[in-house]
Amino acid sequence: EIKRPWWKNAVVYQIYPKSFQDSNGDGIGDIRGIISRLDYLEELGIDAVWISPMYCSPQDDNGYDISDYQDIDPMFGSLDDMEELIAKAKEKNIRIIMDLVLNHTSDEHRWFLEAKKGKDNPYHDYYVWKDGVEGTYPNDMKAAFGGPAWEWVPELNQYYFHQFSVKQPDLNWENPKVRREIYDMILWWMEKGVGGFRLDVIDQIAKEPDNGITNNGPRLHEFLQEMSRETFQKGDLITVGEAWGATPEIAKLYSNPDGTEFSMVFQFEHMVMDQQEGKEKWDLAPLPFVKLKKCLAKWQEELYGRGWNSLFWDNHDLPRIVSRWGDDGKYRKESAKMLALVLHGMQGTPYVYQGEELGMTNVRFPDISSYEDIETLNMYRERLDAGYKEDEIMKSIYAKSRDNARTPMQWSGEKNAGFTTGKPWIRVNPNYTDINAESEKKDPDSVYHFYRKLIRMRKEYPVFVDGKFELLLPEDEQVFAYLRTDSDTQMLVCANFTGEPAECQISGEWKEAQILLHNYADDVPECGESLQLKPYEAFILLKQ
Ligand code: TEU
Ligand code: CA
Repeated sequence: EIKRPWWKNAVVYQIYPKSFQDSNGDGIGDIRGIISRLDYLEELGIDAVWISPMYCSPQDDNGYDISDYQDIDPMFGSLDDMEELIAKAKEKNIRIIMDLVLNHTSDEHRWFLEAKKGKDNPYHDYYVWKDGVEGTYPNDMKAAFGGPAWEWVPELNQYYFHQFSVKQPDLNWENPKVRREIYDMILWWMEKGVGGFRLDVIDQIAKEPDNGITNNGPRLHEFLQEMSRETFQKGDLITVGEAWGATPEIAKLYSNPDGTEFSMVFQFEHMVMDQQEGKEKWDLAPLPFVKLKKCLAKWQEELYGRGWNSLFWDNHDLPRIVSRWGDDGKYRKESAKMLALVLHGMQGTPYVYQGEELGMTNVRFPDISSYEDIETLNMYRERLDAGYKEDEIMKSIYAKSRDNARTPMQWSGEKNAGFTTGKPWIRVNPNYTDINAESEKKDPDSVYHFYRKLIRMRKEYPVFVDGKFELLLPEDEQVFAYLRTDSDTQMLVCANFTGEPAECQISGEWKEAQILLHNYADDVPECGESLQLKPYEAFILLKQ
């Protein structure tokens, strides 16, 4: 028996708390709402829940701007609620993963309020400052949510550095006092019994604005190893580092099997392909399917035995996968299942983003006034000023806005999808009457039950966790097929990624294999001759 860390065959569920379940009718999801849905999560079969930030926050970026790391925002509940959630989840063997935002705080954090008081204030060096002349930025670095990365503070005659919004000043990791404060805060949460941490934009903490460096700064892995030694290694945690700038080489450091940094990396190389080369995500381009397969295969091969990856199509920053690369109309169910099957068949720890297991789709609000996301709103204004046409901008928003993932969880066909009895903070996707948890649970053939099966299988067949990956038919423009092989089992995953019938060649050796999972009700086509796949048809075969 191979001894492996528990998180290697775990499945993680991500909750965006503002949109998951409201318990008190104020239109905002909260901790008591999550507690009330623990049975649902248990039935789905997941092992851990990553919850986006619920700390005190002015909510400029929905909680990714933290003003107190050691308290819960009243909007979400209290510390007592949080402790109850941790305890009740534990009874169901579900671990709670907190979202740590360590690159920046809110400008309303006590440290920043002090830091602004004077250059000799003990907290001044907690942030990144640069002397300057108003209007003449220290350099031309830009913030992720638009505008310059520098903000002028007249009282100090200085700029502070912010990689995200003006209300998210960057912390200065060069300062050992900052690092110590952070480690103590992490240890405090560990004592409360949290099961792990997701580390927001962790590749950006070791920035060097003087040298134009944002991610992968020279001291990054030194800081991470120190943090891991001082905190994570003192517990049995799952830790996952969000790293947009990771290559497989860098990912091997983050997820080094020696455990000196994190359990795994959460990287996006496969999620940024449907945009124009060298431009922004808003500049839409069709998905280069062959390139996608090769990218996923590269990560599978390079990390095999040397690191550990997260498997995901969705999160709170990404559009809904069934709308993005599947078909959210005629083949919604088939394509949602196909995408799940392709993803969960690979090596790594799968993440299911709330509503993905229902096949929830993107949303199209009539105009910009219904959108809430700071990134979307800033882009809209910038592009209007730059002369883009309104309908062109809305087209990008419909395809890529983060609000696609942030509409309320669709629990039932009742008013507001059963999310709240009040007025939801963001509009509900009108398709909740068709797509909701209640009806999905009743239908044995639903997307929801397909996810349940996939999650169960990972626990039953070790080949999902340990098997070596081999991409088949790499140049095929429609079919995604691969093998997973360990000492006594072989698994074949085969999927038509398109809405057209597809033909492919799979060897006759698979004729007698067991069908583990199939997204159409009828038999799997015969292997050994040329195989005819229906639109979005996908299956897993097993030989033992
Ligand atoms: O996201 C990091 C990040 O780089 C995103 O801002 C990304 O550029 C954008 O979402 C693409 O559309 C993390 C969090 O996941 C995100 O929600 C936060 O807004 C961001 O960090 C700042 O904390
Ligand atoms: Ca509430």
